[in-house]
Amino acid sequence: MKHTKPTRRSWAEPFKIKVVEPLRTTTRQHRMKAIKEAGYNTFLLRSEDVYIDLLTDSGTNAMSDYQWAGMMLGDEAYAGSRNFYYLESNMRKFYGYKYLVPTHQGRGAEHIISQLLIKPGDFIPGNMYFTTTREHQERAGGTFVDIIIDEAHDPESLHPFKGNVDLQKLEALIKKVGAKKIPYVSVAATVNMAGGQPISMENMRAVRKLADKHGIRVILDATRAVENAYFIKLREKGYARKSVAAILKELCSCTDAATMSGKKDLLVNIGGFLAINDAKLYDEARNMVVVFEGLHTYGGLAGRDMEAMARGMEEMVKADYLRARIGQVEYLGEKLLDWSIPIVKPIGGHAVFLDAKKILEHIPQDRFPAQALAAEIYLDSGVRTMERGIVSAGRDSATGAHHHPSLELVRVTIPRRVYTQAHMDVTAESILAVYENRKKVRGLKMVYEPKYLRFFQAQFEKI
Ligand code: P61
Repeated sequence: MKHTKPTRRSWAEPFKIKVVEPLRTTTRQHRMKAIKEAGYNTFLLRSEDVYIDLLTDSGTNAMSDYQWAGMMLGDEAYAGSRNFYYLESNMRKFYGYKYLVPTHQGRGAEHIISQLLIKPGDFIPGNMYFTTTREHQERAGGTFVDIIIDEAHDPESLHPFKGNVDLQKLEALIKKVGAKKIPYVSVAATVNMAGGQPISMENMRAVRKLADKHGIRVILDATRAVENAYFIKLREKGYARKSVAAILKELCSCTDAATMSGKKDLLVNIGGFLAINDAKLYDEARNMVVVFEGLHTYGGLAGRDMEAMARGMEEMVKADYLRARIGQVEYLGEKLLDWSIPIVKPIGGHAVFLDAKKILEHIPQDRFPAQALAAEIYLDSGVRTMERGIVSAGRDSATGAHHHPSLELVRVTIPRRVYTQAHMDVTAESILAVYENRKKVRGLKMVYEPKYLRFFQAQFEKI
């Protein structure tokens, strides 16, 4: 092997490993049976049949010893748990909103805000759809309208802030339907379905200004806002010297409320919240949470879960953690780019997204190329990834026709603080092996389609 001198200094994980969970390897024959039984849907595999699990970064994080120690301090009172007040004060400190309503996870918060603010016939503009977010908006009678910049739909575009809102698209919608029919602008940071792409502070401020002009609220999906803040520090003029914590707070200050899945940035396995500035809206949310989640001081969570989230907030903004976190995703992405494997560029915050449309160009979108590619990677190595294309996009709620998203992707998602660089090497080599045999991969037909969020439970057969 030739050893070349490094061109830059490397990062290393800012932690050492104290507890390990053994991984299980399987034979190809075993995996063939498992994926067939799972209807070629990686969501339906048993975790014990998976080797390296890159399905999601949601709830799959490794907690620190500081967080585990906090779990022992869970105050499991039905009402007024000490851990709630600590979470509330850390939410105020790191996100800056006035009021906190805990929920069992992100979609619990999405449910409450959608039910409170959306009336049948309303329109909700957003920087690309997210599955659960749009589902709740539609259930409340609203119609989601995509107002992200065109570059976000192009895997090759190198725009540094592909999560940006296209202000002209937003203005055109306001003109067309009127501000009264737009309860809020739904802004995600970073944008999951676009490939983990950030929104810039400049764009966020401009959205705020335009929304203010028309008296429209701005609601943030803060699920991966810390990772967004890190990209702003790296890429946006004037932010290199600011701390990620300060950038995060500035980002949130441009919005009126936030929904949050704690299972990502907050380095925990379960939890979420709704954060609100408006006292009247908070009052309504606090009342509604008792119907669907639990009392307003636990929202479906144990006291210990709230403690772990509160402590996660203190760890998520640390510079060495974020450098290693984003650095690991970049490491995997760059390996694939070196081998000329088509991925979404620039490399995102939480995952590398394979361009299945390009990799399997012989399979038409109606034959589910990304679904087939994810199944093929599992078959090759036991690495589990996720479809993010036509299956995830679902059907138009009005016409019933498939949505045909321009992005047909496989998400190779990196849990936080869980896997090592060697796991990334093994993953990259498996993707390369599948890539080299891509011509042999066949498409799929859907044989079972659930009504809601079909990608979770749909089943397929090989054509
Ligand atoms: C994920 F395949 N994300 O990325 P909850 N907003 C955003 C999310 O990423 C998110 C939620 C709200 C998941 C889990 C998941 O189509 C899927 O805590 C930007 O999961 O309820 C969740 O937060 C919802 C996977 C969700 C999916 C929906 O893996």
